[in-house]
Amino acid sequence: MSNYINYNPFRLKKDEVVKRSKAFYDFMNKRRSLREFSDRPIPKEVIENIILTAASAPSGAHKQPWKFCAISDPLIKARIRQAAEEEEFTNYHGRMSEEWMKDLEVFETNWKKPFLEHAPWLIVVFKETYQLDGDEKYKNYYVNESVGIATGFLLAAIQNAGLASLTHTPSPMGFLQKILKRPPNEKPFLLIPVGFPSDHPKVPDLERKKLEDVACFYLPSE
Ligand code: IYR
Repeated sequence: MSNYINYNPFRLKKDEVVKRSKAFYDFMNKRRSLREFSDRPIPKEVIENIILTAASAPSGAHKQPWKFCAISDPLIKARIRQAAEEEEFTNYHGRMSEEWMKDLEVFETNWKKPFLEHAPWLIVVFKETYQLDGDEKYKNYYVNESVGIATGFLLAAIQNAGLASLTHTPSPMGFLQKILKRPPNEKPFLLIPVGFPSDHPKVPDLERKKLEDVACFYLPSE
C-alpha cells in the first residue's frame, strides 16, 4: 500500500520558464553579504515567514535536522557579540593561517563585530546531529547537506523580502550553544545577522566566476 498522495505541481508555459529563470538569476545575483545594517525594526512575522521558507527545504529521510533561533533581544545580542569577538580576536591574532589572513584582506574584516548588535535580528542556524526524544537518540542523515540547503533557502527568502544578511562563522561557535541553552544534539551551523541595509553600505569589489568556469554541459551530439 502506497503512502503517496496526489500533488499539484506549479506549472508554467515554456516562455514563462525562460523569463522567470532569468529574472530570478538577476534578482539573486544582486545579493551581497553586508556587514552594515540599519537598526530599523523588522516585524517578527517576516522572520517567521523566512524561517518557514528555510524549513520547507528537502532533507535526508525528511528528518528536517535543523533549528533556527531568532534573536531580537538586545541583551542576548550583546552577549553573542562579546563571545564572538573574543573568539575572533584569537582568530585574527594567530589562530588563522597566513594564507587565510591573506585571502581575507579584500574583505577588510577584523575581530570587531558591531553588526551583531546593530542588526535587528540574528538567526542562528543549528544542525541536529541526531534526534533526541527524551533519553532516546535517533539517526539523522546527510545533516550538513540538508542544513546547507535550508540555509540557502533562508538566504534567498531574506533577499526576496528586501533584507540583507551576512553568513557569519565566528569559530569555534560553541558559545552559541551555551548562550542559547541548546540541547546537546544541536550544533551551531551558521550565524546570520538580518536587517535592512544601512543607508550607504559598502561591499568589497568582487567578481563572480563565469558560467563556463562553474558549469560543465554534456549535451547529445548532433
Ligand atoms: N570569521 C572571521 C574570518 C572570516 C573568515 C572567512 I572564510 C570569511 O569569508 C570572512 C571572515 C570573521 O568573520 O571576521
